[in-house]
Amino acid sequence: MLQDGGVRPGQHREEQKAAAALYQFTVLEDTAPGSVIGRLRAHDPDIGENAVMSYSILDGDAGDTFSVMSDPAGQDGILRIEKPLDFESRRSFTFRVEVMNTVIDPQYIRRGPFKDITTVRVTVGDVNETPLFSQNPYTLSVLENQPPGTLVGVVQARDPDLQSSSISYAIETVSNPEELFTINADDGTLRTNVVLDREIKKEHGITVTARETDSPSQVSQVGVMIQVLDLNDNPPTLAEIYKPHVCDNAQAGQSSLVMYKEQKS
Ligand SMILES: [Ca+2]
Ligand SMILES: [Ca+2]
Ligand SMILES: [Ca+2]
Ligand SMILES: [Ca+2]
Repeated sequence: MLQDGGVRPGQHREEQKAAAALYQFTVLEDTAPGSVIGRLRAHDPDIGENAVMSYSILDGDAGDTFSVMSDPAGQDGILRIEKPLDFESRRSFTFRVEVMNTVIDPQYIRRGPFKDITTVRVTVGDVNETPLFSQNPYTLSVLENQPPGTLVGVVQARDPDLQSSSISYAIETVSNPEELFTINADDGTLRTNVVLDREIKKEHGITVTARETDSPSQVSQVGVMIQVLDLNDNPPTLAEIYKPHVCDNAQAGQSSLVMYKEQKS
């Protein structure tokens, strides 16, 4: 049966169950999936396969978010997070966990049920999270040959916390050394700062930061790829056909171009 660590052997079954009626854990919302958040202590006085336990979460929605596996080194159930948590969308989970013996001897079936159920409550703790961009990365485009100040696009980030801070945007200077682009710090609007020529460079990668104005240490970055779209601004020219000037006295293995230059000098 499930019991907590403080229950002494020999205590009455009902007391043991009551002692284990509720397990409570608190875990921060940014805890990585796969992390162990606690243990459920089961006790079975039998040994070997007669004491082997299997745990299952009985409530489906929590069953997606958490898992309980029996500890191969003992009888405990190890409670893990399986999916990211989010304090802003759900602050606690309450679910039932069933533990049962995997091997049941039909001779003793009337002593059962060979299982027990406890309730687990997981409280999700808040973390101050960095801004979240609406896309990551962004791909934007702008026509070549447009005057400085032409709109390229808008990036947007929000503080996912309840006490949501406003955001200030900037372009990382190292990613924009020639200051080809500007950003509006308040609304994330990107504009050109020069006339772009697709035939010189057809793609520009810059890094934009979003900073919480209430707590400036909360910063996120995003990559923005800006494609320069083509205009037909170059007339066609036929490739010139190269006619080698061959000298009468050219020797085998000598370049005719070299010979031509030598004759001119
Ligand atoms: Ca969150
Ligand atoms: Ca938060
Ligand atoms: Ca925040
Ligand atoms: Ca062009």
